[in-house]
Amino acid sequence: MQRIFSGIQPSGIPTLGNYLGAMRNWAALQHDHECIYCVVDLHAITQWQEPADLARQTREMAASLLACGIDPRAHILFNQSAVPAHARLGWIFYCVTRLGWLNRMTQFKDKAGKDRENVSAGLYIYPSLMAADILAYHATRVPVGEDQRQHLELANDIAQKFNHDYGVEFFPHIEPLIMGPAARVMSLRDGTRKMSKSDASDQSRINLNDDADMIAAKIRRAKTDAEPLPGEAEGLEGRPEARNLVGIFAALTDTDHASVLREHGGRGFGAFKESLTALLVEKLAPIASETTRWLNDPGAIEAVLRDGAARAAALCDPIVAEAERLVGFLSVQGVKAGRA
Ligand code: AQP
Repeated sequence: MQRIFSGIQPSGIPTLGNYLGAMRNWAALQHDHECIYCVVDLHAITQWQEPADLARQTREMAASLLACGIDPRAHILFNQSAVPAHARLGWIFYCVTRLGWLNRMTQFKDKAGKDRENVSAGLYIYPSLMAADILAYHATRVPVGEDQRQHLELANDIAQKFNHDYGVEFFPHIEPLIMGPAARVMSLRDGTRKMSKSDASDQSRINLNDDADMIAAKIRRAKTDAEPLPGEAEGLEGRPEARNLVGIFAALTDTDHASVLREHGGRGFGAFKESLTALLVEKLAPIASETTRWLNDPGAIEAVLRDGAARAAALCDPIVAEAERLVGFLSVQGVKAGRA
């Protein structure tokens, strides 16, 4: 069975983008893969997180994942900071990664914007930690949204350079799993920008805990153009907002752009948006209520994460210890805090 690893930042309420690009696929892949899913709190602090909020957001993200169908008994769900091997391998990978590679990362350019000198070093280097997250488990399949493709190419460059520099075939090749017609869900306010949980405008996204009225209002206000929907997928060319809404509809009905347009082509956006709202409410309401059920029992969420972290550490500790041995670190057994 192929081993899967993927992570999500507890940097806010997950969006429809996170759900269609990642979370939903994570749940589906559990049937025929060994899955390790991680709430990546180390990544979250690459951008400012209120300390008073981060622990709660971590619990909330875990609750959302459980509500989306992640099975923590058959698979593993944990938070990244609970397994120190990620940071240990991360450091080795920071030293393998070349600055030129990081300079090409488009997500850094998008997130840093014009304020490049003022963002954290963590934001710049985080793709190397992401490589460590995956390769610490020798995972070979990584289900992500389209925005992460470049980071996975970088992870393969890092693995290859490590293997080359140390003369080994230790880290495997990683395959991205980028699935479905909504692998890149765009902002509801601007069809050229990714929908993001940390976007300043709440109107730009559907949050997984939005109620029916909020979903209806956001979809009603979603930016569109003046033309009716085309009859064929080619007609979406140059119409990013229309493409986005059709892609969301297709993903939620497990179809594709062409079949949505066969049914809805020629309609105006008013009618289409009403159908889309009904579909979103039908699909998201059960997730919101299941999330609330988990959040009413924070102890149960923490028990899941504790158990997941212990099982994750059992898998990755020997792999990371071997990487450290290959690098040449002296391993002094049996160290305890305090004077020996
Ligand atoms: N708009 C999106 N469409 C499809 N997939 C998406 N993902 C994120 N946004 C979209 C996928 O969700 C997974 C978890 O992402 P993340 O939270 O770790 O980081 P991110 O990609 O930076 O997501 P956000 O929502 O934009 O977070 P913030 O605002 O905190 O930076 C990944 O698989 C990602 O591809």
